[in-house]
Amino acid sequence: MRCCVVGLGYIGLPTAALFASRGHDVVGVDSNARRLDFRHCGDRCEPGLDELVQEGVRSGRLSVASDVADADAFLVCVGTPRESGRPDAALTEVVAAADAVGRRLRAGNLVIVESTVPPGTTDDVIRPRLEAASGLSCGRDFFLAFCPERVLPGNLLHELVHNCRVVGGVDPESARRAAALFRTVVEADVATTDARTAEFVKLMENTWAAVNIALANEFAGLAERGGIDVHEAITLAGRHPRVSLMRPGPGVGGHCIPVDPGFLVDWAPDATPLIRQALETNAGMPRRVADGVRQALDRAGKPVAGARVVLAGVTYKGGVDDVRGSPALSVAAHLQEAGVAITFQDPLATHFPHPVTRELLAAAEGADALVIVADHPQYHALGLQLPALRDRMRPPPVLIDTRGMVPDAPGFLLWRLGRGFVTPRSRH
Ligand code: SAJ
Repeated sequence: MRCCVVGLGYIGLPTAALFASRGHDVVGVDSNARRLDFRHCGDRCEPGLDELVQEGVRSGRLSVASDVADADAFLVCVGTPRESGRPDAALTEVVAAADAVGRRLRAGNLVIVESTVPPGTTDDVIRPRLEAASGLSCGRDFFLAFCPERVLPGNLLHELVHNCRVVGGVDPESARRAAALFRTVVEADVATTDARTAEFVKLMENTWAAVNIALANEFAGLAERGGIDVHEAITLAGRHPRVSLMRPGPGVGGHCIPVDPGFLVDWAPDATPLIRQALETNAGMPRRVADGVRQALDRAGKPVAGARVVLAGVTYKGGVDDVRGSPALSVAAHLQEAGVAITFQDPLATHFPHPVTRELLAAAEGADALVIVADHPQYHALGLQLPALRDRMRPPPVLIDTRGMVPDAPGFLLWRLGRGFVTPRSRH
């Protein structure tokens, strides 16, 4: 099938490459010229993506264009960056994409929307725009479905193929056609429903994560008060056959989990108190980390103003290079207000707005405190590096662990989120 993927971002590019690898003729479209140059896709640290894209180009099945091209199926994968208080602003790119696709629509075409949108958008906003721009009638002349992505950055290509998909048609024939297309690339169940339900399902998934991370963050505060290790407690609670808790952390970053629940809050402000509270709790985590750093510096007898603190891991989570919504930026802002000098360290980060030191040992030279923010796999062996870090840091060295990665740090003053100060006496 000839497919046109509109938006070559985190979802659009892998989707385009995957469809090409399964024998479809794919043209990728983006208004950002840099994204049309596939030499830059190696910048995105997504395992296997660069290879899949290059293979698509070599096979002649993957190409790019700056404008929407004729196709049998159009997949809209543009961003919907939500801004609080401006619910409509998020749809600017989706609406522009719908207009551009509408101008190319021919009888028999299929349009699939993958961008995350508030419930009702496909039916009430996208469908009328496609009809107006094309002069065609949805359900009779062309078909329209909302099919959310649910892939995890860092494991994206595997999940694109192996995750179950939800396909929501504006009518049953649209759902049937969209599901048939996905079945050519997905090796998992493809469930069909209506578009409104599929839009709601997508938002429920990320809202479930946001609320459960907020609960874990609240448990972390309680554990600190009680001198309990929250990570040990979470692991033990997880041995209940029906309990599966999320983990606390320095803040919820990325472009999905802190953002998508806000679509539900905007949609029904009077009916979402729990979701609002969860977003607030998560947004308060960088301040809690900064407070932990200040307390630890105090306890070490080091003045906060003028202290040098290394924030290790500036991406929004471990194992990715993406810095969007990075908790490290907010932690830094709180500490800088108190006069702290920050060094950012990260082995993977790209496009961070401040200089980043790659090597942990180099960043630690002369530092008063080291804060583990993102849980990069490179920090899993931190225990082995502790003596070398201690030698480089200004005594007494302070270590702040926001991810439960360092159970014990001899020679350091250790503060853990969800535990508090760890003294040799307090360990089992
Ligand atoms: N985090 C915690 N505690 C946890 C899990 C995550 O603090 O127990 C933090 C992470 O450190 C990170 C943020 O939450 O800052 C989000 O990370 P993530 O790995 O949970 O999720 P994303 O944003 O990379 O991808 C999510 C996924 N959604 C769910 O797991 C419900 C993914 O499947 C979606 O496709 C993606 O959002 C999306 O695009 O919507």
